[in-house]
Amino acid sequence: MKMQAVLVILVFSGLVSVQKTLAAQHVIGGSQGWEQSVDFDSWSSDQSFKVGDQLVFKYSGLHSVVELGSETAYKSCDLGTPVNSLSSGNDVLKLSKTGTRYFACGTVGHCEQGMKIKVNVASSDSKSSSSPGSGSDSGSGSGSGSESSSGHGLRASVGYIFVVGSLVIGLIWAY
Ligand SMILES: [Cu+2]
Repeated sequence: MKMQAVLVILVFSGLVSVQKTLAAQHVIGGSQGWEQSVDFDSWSSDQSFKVGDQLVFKYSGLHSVVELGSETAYKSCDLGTPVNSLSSGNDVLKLSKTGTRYFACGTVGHCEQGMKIKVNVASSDSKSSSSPGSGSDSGSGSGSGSESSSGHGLRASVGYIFVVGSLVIGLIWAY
């Protein structure tokens, strides 16, 4: 009976690991959030954004989030024709498709001071690392945004292998 319990736990942990590889939540600016003091270029260079992931903007009332429609508007901090505006202070955005998205703070002067971020959304097939907390993937050349090969299937199958492996280990233990 005890072995069966172990087996169940192993299988569930395997399933959880599969889920984790499929979507990630990116808190913009990490622990500091959406604030002027953060170097967003540097922060985002360590991130790998994929379709299905979420962006979370956390900030005080001094700031807001304006989504810009073009690289030109982003570069020149032209907030005149925003695609979207957010101001709740805890805004969650789902990345529903591939491409580049541009965000800036709507407060006068903040964008010019560097409070803006460009997010390159790769297909969820991308094999680069997805979560800010996964140090194990770093150093493998990920994050360039250029990978378009089919890694999603690979990631998922790694998870399934883990599940099957757990089962096998559980069975070995049981007998
Ligand atoms: Cu601001």
